[in-house]
Amino acid sequence: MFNIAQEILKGNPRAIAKGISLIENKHPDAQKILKDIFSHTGKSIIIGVTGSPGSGKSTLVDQIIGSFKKKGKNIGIIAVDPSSPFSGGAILGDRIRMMRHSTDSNVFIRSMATRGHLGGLARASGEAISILEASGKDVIIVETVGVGQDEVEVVRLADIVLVVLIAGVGDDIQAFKAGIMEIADIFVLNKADSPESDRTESQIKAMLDLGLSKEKIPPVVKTVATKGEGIDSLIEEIEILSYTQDQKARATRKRKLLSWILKDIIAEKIHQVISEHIQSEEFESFIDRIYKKEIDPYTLAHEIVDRIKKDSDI
Ligand SMILES: Nc1nc2c(ncn2[C@@H]2O[C@H](COP(=O)(O)OP(=O)(O)O)[C@@H](O)[C@H]2O)c(=O)[nH]1
Ligand SMILES: [Mg+2]
Repeated sequence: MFNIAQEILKGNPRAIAKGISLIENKHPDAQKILKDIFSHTGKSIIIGVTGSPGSGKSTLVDQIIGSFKKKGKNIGIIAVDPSSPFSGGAILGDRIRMMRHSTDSNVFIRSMATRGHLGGLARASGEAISILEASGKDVIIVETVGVGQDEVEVVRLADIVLVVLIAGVGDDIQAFKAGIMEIADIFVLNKADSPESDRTESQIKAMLDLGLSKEKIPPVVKTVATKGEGIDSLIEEIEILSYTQDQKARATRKRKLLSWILKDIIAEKIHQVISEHIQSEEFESFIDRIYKKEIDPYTLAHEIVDRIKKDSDI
């Protein structure tokens, strides 16, 4: 039989795709696969690329793929898109833009959509990253729109975060608000073919000097993604960072995320236990009792938890 975990470890793209689908669908098999591959994770460089829609992230990612490919690297890409009714086109656009690489066996590209509760996307993306790591990708790029909290969390999964801005910072106030600026390791000022880009560059640098960011002021790299200009400098900055990055800071970032993923898994398990113990009919009878004011929800919740604890040895 086709063993998905084993095939993922061999780098089989079909198995990688299958594994990520199981994660997206919260299929019970996903957990077993993740368990089996866990010891093979943690070796790749993860690059997060975020910024407003239309800032050129996908075009840039396409260029970054090209550069790493030339260096003989194996690459995985996850394009995370909020599942707004408008984003269907965006996902398709990303796929088309990066399509020239997608037939390449060293490049795996996958889109993932937002779903569920806050944090759900970060966990699903984190698990998808684990699969790509286990499959032997040297570099994993996660492209995400930097709009909501969920997307910010996703980008925290990365070792190196690129924040893509474009000339006319005004448009990017959103990014400031979402706290994206604080997590940038490198600022990419894309669309540098715009006459406004020099002014924007000075504005960004002035703002960074004002101490909006951490001790080490992140570099600002100007690019014209459509023409591949500035990509070499960008790759250079990425490589410098990946060698010199403060391992402690990196570990802190990862640990925070792991604790959060673990809590999410525990909460899910507890939910599972609860729904195994309380059928929906009984649940409705609880609601009846509260509705009739026979009992308050706090006392009842306490009683339910006590009963589940007794029944299930937890
Ligand atoms: N003039 C110019 N256009 C660009 C540049 N980079 C990307 N674009 C264009 O901007 C549009 C949005 O790019 P896309 O990569 O889809 O942005 P994303 O939404 O951030 O992924 C596309 O039409 C690109 O061709 C650039 O450096 N200069
Ligand atoms: Mg895009």
